[in-house]
Amino acid sequence: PVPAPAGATHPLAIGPVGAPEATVDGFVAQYLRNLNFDRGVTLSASTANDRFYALAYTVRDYLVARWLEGVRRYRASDRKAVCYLSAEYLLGRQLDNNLLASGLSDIAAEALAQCGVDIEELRAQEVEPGLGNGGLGRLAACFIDSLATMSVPNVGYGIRYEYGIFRQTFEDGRQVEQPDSWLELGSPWEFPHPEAAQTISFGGSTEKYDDGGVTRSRWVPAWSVQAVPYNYMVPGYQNGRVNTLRLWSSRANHAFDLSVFNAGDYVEAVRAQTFAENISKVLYPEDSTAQGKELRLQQQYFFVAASIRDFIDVVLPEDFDLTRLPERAIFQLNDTHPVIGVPELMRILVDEKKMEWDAAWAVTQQCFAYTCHTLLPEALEVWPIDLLGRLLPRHLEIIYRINEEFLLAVRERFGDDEARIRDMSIISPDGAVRMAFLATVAGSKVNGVAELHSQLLREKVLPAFDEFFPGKFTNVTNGVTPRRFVRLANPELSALITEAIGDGWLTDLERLRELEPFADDADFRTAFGEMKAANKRRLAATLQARDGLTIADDHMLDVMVKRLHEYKRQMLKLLHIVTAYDRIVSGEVEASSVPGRTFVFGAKAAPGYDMAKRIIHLINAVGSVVNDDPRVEGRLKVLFPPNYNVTLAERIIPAADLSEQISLAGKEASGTGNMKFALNGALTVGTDDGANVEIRELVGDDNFFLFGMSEPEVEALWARGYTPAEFAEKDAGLGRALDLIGSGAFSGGDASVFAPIVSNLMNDDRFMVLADYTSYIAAQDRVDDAYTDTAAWQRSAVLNVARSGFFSSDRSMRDYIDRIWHTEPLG
Ligand code: GPU
Repeated sequence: PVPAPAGATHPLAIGPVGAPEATVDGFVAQYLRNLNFDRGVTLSASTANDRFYALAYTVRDYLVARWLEGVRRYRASDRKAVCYLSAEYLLGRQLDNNLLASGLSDIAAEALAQCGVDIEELRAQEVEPGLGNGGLGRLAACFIDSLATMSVPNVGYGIRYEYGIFRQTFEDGRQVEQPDSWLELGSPWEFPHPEAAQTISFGGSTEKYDDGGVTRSRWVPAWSVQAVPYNYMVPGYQNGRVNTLRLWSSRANHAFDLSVFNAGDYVEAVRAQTFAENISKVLYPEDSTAQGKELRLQQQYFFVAASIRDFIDVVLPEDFDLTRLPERAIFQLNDTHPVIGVPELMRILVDEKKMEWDAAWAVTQQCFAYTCHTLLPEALEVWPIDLLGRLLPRHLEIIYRINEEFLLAVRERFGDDEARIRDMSIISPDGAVRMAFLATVAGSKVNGVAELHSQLLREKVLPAFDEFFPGKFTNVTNGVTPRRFVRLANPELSALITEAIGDGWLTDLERLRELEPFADDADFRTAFGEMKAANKRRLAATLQARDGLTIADDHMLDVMVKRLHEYKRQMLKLLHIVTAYDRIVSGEVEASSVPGRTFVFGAKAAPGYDMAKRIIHLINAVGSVVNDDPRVEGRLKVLFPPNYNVTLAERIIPAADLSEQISLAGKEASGTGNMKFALNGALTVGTDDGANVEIRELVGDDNFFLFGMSEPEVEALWARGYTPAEFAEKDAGLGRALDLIGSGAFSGGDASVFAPIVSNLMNDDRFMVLADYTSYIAAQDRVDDAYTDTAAWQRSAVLNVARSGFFSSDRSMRDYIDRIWHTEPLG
């Protein structure tokens, strides 16, 4: 037990007071208490928001005691913690996740029923925190779920954006962005701690000073803001463990305010406050492209500096010997966004703690590890030295010194090979800091996110570093949490699995293998088919209520949901749809000879990405024409519900028959949607890219529709010289599809609207859409054939589930632990 404060005599004052009783009566009592005492309303006078809040608070109440106890036990131990540094966490709704984790789902349902409260209505009240763009942010959310479930000490550190990823609407088929004010009604899951705010400084200059005969450098910053921590509970799955997600919110520095107030300039003081609060105001909506804006660098430094200081000053014991920091912390860099933490830790150790440079560097190198999530050159962050030097002058000096010593070591190994030096310098020839290089030099390990990606990272992006640092590069293939993406999203499938093999799969997903024999069991397959049909009806109801869309329940559901990006090739999907449409209306194909298909898209485009927005417009335009044409009625349908997010993903993925993973080989680092679909029994049509490679190897060629060039074939075609127009000439179907789009068939005869898309494909086509078209259409023809044999399709679908257990984020976490972190669970 923790020591009681001096003077405490009451037994309850000694530790956490403990959770309410886990019974229906206990739940009801706590629920009504929360409604009355926290919301200040009676049940009969409550709003849906009050009732949702009281429910969330009640679930929270059960988790808090375990959380506090876990924090206490961790601090009493000397365990190493994983400090996951991520600019994004795409959490999704929390209510059902926390009910499931705490084992309270049934009790809560019964308790609310006894209160006459509709739990479905309350679920719908929750606004998901969209604090991420896509895969990278969702991956972070899966990882912290797995770490809690595996009892591994972890703090997730990030930014509490006031506005998350924008809310997407369509006007005349064009994307319009609305602010996502997810905090409008408050969030019941957060614990703000304004009293624990940290001061984070910026700007100014550096100076040398005499420290008892030693010349030292220090930073004299010009301005600062406050970083206020907001804690969120991250409960493990029914294991009594609750980890912490700590997100920082910026606030004006009072000292700063006050001086201006005293000068009598009230308006200026308030402006300063706005300026400070800007830092955590909004998530940058760019995905897989670097932004290069000063505010973005402010955000990065803001959260990383607050997080490192938090761990050292608050989490570790006072007077901890920082030469031993690597025994207690590993800072995992989720892509390059937190890499400014490297010079920040060096600054703390050298300038503040007065450690020798070499000793500090040794500590720093052991404390960081770096995950790279891309191969696209435009996604690799660089910061111009003038910008970085203006905002963080001392950090720039430190980066220069790191680079100097690193390049000296390179010279020692390879001689004065100036070309090599230029290629490996952390400072690029045009005067920018290459953050991926800094992360690679500083990190104890560098990992890619799927086998192919890690291989290409080593061989093509950072080969000189691989040569210089043998053993530094490794792979950890991504994973997804089976709790959210199978158990919660697909309760019907979960029940089927548990009935067949027991419930051990939820924390040991490889056990899905035990389902393999059921692929040949006709009754199981029938039940599986009923599960898919039920999920389609559930999706239909959601889309009807949400967007007024209708789906035919006898259709194959063919789904492409992911950020809109040219490399992901939504255009290739569109060319297939236009071809399928054209084949029927031209009479080439009898409508009744192919299975009915509903194509579902979900995709947000970065607001400044013109081509992506034009493609969104085209998807909607093709959808209008196809959906209104009586010649394909009942055969083809295109649905594009706006504002794809985690909540919608949880409805769409379990209903899908076909998963579209069609990026140009060598461009998608991993993909994680691909894993979610396979685990929910969709078959994949995909290229040999990212984790598709591993999915195909595991589920088997017979249960996967492979098409397109392999990465070496892509390289070879570039080397030969790629002329996209030649492909349009060779394939008549492709020529016709492009003509239809380019001639205004989907834009009321106005050819100019989509001509830029067609001309880009014909003349440039960076992502080789035209080169893969013929192979893609052939694969889709195979899909049509396969779908007509229901038993065989369902067999493949069951095998996809049974063989995808590898893609649990629990396994990813085990790999990080074994290969990178070397941490242990807190028993
Ligand atoms: N990814 Br870089 C993002 O979602 N955002 C980014 O800024 C960068 C990468 C994705 C990759 O595109 C995807 O292939 C991968 O599965 C995911 O990160 C998680 O690793």
